[in-house]
Amino acid sequence: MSNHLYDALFAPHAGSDAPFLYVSEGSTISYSAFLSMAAQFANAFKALGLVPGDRVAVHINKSPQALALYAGCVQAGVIFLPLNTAYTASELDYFVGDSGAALFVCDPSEADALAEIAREKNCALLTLAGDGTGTMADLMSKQIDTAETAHRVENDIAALLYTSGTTGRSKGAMLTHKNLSSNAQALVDEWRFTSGDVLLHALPIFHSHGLFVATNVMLLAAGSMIFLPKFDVETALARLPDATAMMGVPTFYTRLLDDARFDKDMTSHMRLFISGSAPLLAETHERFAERTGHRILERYGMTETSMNTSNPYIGDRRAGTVGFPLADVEVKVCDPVSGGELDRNEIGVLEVRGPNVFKGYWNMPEKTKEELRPDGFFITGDLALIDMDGYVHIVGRGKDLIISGGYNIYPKEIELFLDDLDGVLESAVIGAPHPDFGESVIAVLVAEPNTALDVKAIEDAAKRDLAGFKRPRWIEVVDALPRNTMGKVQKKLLREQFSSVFQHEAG
Ligand code: MCA
Ligand code: AMP
Repeated sequence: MSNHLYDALFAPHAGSDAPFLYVSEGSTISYSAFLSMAAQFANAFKALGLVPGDRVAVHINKSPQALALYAGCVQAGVIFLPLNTAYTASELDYFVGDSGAALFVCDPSEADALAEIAREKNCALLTLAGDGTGTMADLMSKQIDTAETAHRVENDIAALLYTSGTTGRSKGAMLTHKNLSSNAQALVDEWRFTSGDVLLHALPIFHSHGLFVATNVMLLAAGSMIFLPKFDVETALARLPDATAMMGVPTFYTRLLDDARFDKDMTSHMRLFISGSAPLLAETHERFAERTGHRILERYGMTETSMNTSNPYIGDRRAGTVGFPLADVEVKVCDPVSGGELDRNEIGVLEVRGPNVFKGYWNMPEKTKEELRPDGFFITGDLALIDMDGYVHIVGRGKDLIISGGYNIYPKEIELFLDDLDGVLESAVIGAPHPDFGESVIAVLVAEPNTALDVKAIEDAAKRDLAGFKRPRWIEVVDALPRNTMGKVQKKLLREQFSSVFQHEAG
């Protein structure tokens, strides 16, 4: 039976003993061993009664098994829904409920805490630990290692990735088989990945960057990956000699540059360094080039679209730009009010169209209509210009968004949370430059009349309910928020006022 994504990424490796994953303990997982694990997971889903189109939510640590679970989902035709490992129980409650997941796979350490959510949502709960053990592992180990591949066509949904929104409610982006296969193909072609490549993979696999950009590209190219549980400088430096390419968020590169051992000698064998998910400062790009002789290749994408543009592999990689549209992707800069296309060098909202653009938001037809035009152009919310040479520059954000270490944080979500706390009259959440994370979160609070705010209690509540990367790293209590004549909070003024609070913080 044909299965668009499985046939493109996984089926070609059947019977291949070529290495796919080099894991930290020095062991190697071949393509055929990986495919066997995937098939066992696919059979396990069937044994649980799952059918194509069902959602499988996962909140598990990065491991080869976790990646094989993704492959098993594609093979079984069920929809993979990865969730940031930093999410707390109250955040997970929403995703499991909204997606109507039939199965929730979590780390064994949190099974008790999540049992109630699973029960309420009528969803099976199984576990998978980073070391490959757990009830899901037990079930899959009882399955045979070949599986029937579910029939799936281009327009079927392969994955549901939640992205936060300006309203504070996360939206599930429906990514189809074709979205993912076409983007992987465009990137393999653009970045010249081959079976000789070894990618240093230190990104999380619950987001588009580590899962689709990195993994799907390597699968399609038949390359291999040094598969690290997370990014840390020491391990990255130790494993770099065996790699040919690396992908990362800007924080990876600034942390490497902060280590004097990271130099020309250490990187001379490397073919390519790629950056994305957040703006790479031109200064970082130049510092990297001076130190190593490599020009980092910066690209630009979104959860809803996977990758849209990339600096050229051959040619001028320009600092502070995100390059040209990928093959089959159209981009235009539009007037935010009229929607009319603007001329070169004019700043407006970037819109993109192509086989990479998602199908819409899960169960949110109105939201989908607001952001996806009838002619197929997706309104990114990023402010951009296209220069006379055709390079796209992301110059700002039309949406109120903070990007910290490559993770997106929508201030509205944090404000809704803070406003609900005892003693808080209102709040404004802003981002300020941070030397390690690029940006970090500040909460400006106003207390209810005659109330003294207990900042420690606020920090504790944030610790309990918000993922760590979303927690305000600076809390300021003020008498009133600055407002314009229309009553709108002037975040620009707050950003100016608090612009240097993190300047002495390090990674
Ligand atoms: C961890 N912490 C953070 C972040 N990560 N705080 C702010 N921003 C972050 N990004 C906090 C934790 O809550 C904890 O706080 C403390 O830092 C230490 O946690 P740890 O996990 O040890 O941190 P780390 O290992 O230093 O992680 C930093 C990191 C990581 C390596 C930059 O965040 C990372 O791997 N980021 C990659 C994100 C990514 O893949 N984004 C792609 C999105 P406490 O001590 O208070 O508990 S996809 C996307 O954007 C699109 C599609 C695209 O274009 O790619
Ligand atoms: P996400 O919601 O995680 O998909 O994040 C997508 C957002 O990250 C985009 O809309 C941009 O604002 C930002 N982004 C991704 N790559 C880049 C880049 N190279 N430069 C600037 N912003 C980027």
